[in-house]
This record gives sequence, C-alpha cells and structure tokens, in this order.
Amino acid sequence: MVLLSKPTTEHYSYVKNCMASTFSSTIPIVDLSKPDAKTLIVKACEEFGFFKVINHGVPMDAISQLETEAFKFFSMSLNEKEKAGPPNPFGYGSKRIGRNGDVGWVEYLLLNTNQEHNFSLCGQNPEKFRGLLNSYMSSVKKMACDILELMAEGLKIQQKNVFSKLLMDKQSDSVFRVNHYPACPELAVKGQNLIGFGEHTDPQIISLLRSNNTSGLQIYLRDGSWISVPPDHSSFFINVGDSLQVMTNGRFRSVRHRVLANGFKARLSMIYFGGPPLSEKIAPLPSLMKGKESLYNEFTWFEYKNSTYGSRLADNRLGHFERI
Ligand code: GA4
Repeated sequence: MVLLSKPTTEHYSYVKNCMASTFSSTIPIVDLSKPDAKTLIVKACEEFGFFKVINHGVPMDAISQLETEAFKFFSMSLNEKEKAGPPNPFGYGSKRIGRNGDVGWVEYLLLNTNQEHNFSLCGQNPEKFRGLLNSYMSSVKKMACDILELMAEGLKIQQKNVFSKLLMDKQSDSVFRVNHYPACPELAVKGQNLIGFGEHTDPQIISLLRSNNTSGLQIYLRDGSWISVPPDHSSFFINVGDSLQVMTNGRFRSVRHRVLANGFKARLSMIYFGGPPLSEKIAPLPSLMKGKESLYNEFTWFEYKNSTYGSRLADNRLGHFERI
C-alpha cells in the first residue's frame, strides 16, 4: 500500500485538469444572528444549494482543539490509523471512497454520530479525541437543526420542526466525516490538479462543513461552471442534500461539489451529514406542493441509502427515483 505521507502522483488516474474559475465572491453568506437569515437561507438553497454561515455560535476554541487532535491522528503511522477499523461502515479509510472503485487523494475517518455506538480510536490520547468529537458533533447537530427550522420558517411551513425532527430523532441516520488531504508538492511543480474527493452530491438532508484555511472545495453552478470556494476556517459551509431536494419537490437543489488537493498545504475538513431515520419516507411536503405533482416516486431513506451505496460517487442518484 502506498503511504499518503510519501506522495507520488505518477500512477494516479485522478490527476485531472480541473480548471475552475478563480475564487468566487458570489457565495451567499448568512449571518445566523440577523432577522433576515431565514429569507437568505431559502434564496441560497434555491439558487445554489449552498451557503456560508457566520455567527454560528460554535466556539472557535472547541473547533481548534478538535482540529489539532485530528491532525495528530492523521500524522500517525498507517498501521496505527488502521486500528480504527475499515470504513465500512465506520472507521479509517485511505484513498478508496465507497465500495465501487472511487479513489481520491484523501484519508479519512467516517464516524457514527450516535454516541451509544462508540467508535474505537487509537493514538496517544484517544479519550480526549473522542470527547472533543462528541461535543463538536452535538454543537453542529444543534446548528443544523436551527438552520433547518429557519428554513421551514422561510418556506412558510407551519410545523417549524418538520425537517429538524428527523435529525433530532434517536434513530436519525447521521454521519460524521473527517477528511485529511495531504499537501502534494509534486502537483505544485507540475501545475496540475489532483482530485481529493470527486464530484458528487450528498444523499442526506443537510451537510455542515468546516475546514482549516486551505483551499480545495469547489461547487458546481446551474450555468455549468465550477467555482472555487474561498476557505474560511471560522465559518461553516452548508450543502443541500438529495433528500432535502426531494422534500422540497425540487425547489431546493442538492449541490454538486468536489475537493482538489492542494500543492502546498494540507487540508482538513470535518463534515456532519444530517440524515433521517432509516424507516422515514422521503417525499415532497404537502404544504410545498400547491397542486403540483410530485417529481419523485416515494421511497424510504433505507431504500435510497441502499441504492446510494451501490453507486459511483459522480452518479446522479436521484435519477432512479424521478417520475418520468
Ligand atoms: C458522499 C457523502 C458522504 O461523505 C458519504 C459518502 C459515501 C462514503 O464515503 O461511503 C459514498 C458517497 C457519500 C455517495 C456515493 C457512495 C457512498 C461513497 C460512494 C461512492 C459518507 C455518504 O453518505 O455518501
């Protein structure tokens, strides 16, 4: 197995020419402390399926401590990291993403957010890492619920917790991911791009991403262009997932995104994917239909997840469920 700490890109088919625009200043910014947040969230979800959140209330101190522990984890030997178990479904993974042949210049930890299922971590102080992860996950889950409630209000849905109750449910099938993209100096020399995490949409309801100050994240716009998201270590980036696209009958669109490895600096991102319980029916909310037909055949999250895990990263997973 090739170690990520000794990068060589020669044999990788995922070196691509991913010419994207320059950094974009068009990405919507939502200040959660302002009264217009709900209106801006709806607008951003309609236009981009993506926005940046400031004044989110997660203490920077908790974020930095977790980031430090995560970097320590990834700096260990491959042997040590693999003690966390393979990432199916939860554990440590390197380069391989999913089960169907996708690869990227990334190593990661995939974790269950349900704290009853405690994950095994190794290293010098696994208890500290676990404690920081658990408290961070609770803060981010709370922020996700606050955002989903503002969204419901913005959409003028009477039941404010119509989306957030799915994340609050004890059976909520949410996932947490820590991605480490090592710097790849070879690229900087050759002026090439290397795919860290290939383009995809997130299958869940909502995803909350926070990274260190290293660039790499790009989103796909409706006009067919890719834009680079300027990194901001003190903010969160929110993605609409496929399930929210269905629940809003296509009014919100899940955002296609990808990450390119950086030639000079390692990137570390932490993402909370808020998902519903497995038995939950995913269908457009009646109050958003206004006499329109559903664009999708009804399915449960269990069915969607099964189909997702049989797909390749870049596939259009919702395609199978669209009504013709
Ligand atoms: C993308 C969003 C989350 O990272 C994830 C990913 C999952 C995995 O890494 O195992 C998948 C991917 C994600 C969608 C298609 C399938 C499944 C890899 C893959 C090729 C944890 C998720 O829920 O779906």
